[in-house]
Amino acid sequence: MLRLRKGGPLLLSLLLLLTLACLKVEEKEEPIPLWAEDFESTPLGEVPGDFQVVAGGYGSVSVVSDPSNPNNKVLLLDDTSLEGRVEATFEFPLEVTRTLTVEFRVLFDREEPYAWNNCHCCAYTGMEFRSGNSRIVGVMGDETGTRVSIANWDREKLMDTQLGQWEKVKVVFTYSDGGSTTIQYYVNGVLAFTEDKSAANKVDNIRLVTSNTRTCRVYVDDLRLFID
Ligand SMILES: [Ca+2]
Repeated sequence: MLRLRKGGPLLLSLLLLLTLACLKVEEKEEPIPLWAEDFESTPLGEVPGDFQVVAGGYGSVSVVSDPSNPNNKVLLLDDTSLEGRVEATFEFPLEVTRTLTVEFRVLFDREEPYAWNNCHCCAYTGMEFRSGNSRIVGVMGDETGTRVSIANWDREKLMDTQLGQWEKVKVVFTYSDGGSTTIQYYVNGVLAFTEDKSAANKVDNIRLVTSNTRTCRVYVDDLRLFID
């Protein structure tokens, strides 16, 4: 039979208190996003009010059920045309002093081989981080044969991925006083790539965009912005 020695209960209580204290610290460390969109409060078939959509008869942008989880809602960019693209933009006129962090989940899908890629100019599918109308950098799906990678806008591969699988991406912009920007790309929690941009303007809007020469479906969820 297990018997506690003298002082055992006190020790157990102390351990319990310590555990609770640790849990509290962890809770505290979870940062609160300045802006977040999980699409759960938007009716199916609609788009959150803070997104500006351009579809132009080339497809649609709307909130749909997550293809891998019917209890979750996500944003779908459904490009059904070989001659045009669909896009959704949201702006965040926020005062970023030093760091901007953007988190999101993305799932690339397609119905046929080579249904989307970025082989030609303006034939990419991904997320552009912009200052006004100027693209600074982005994250895209990069098709190579039967595989798909997530790449930055200069096509440096960040990570191989599977079609139809959710990937978690985080991009951190750190602005220096001299006007340059360091950009760190994380995929599924791993720092995949770091690049420096000189004299980059600060990102103030994000555009999700599909290829204008291919068809594709891109799902996005859990967009979160952090600044300091
Ligand atoms: Ca969601």
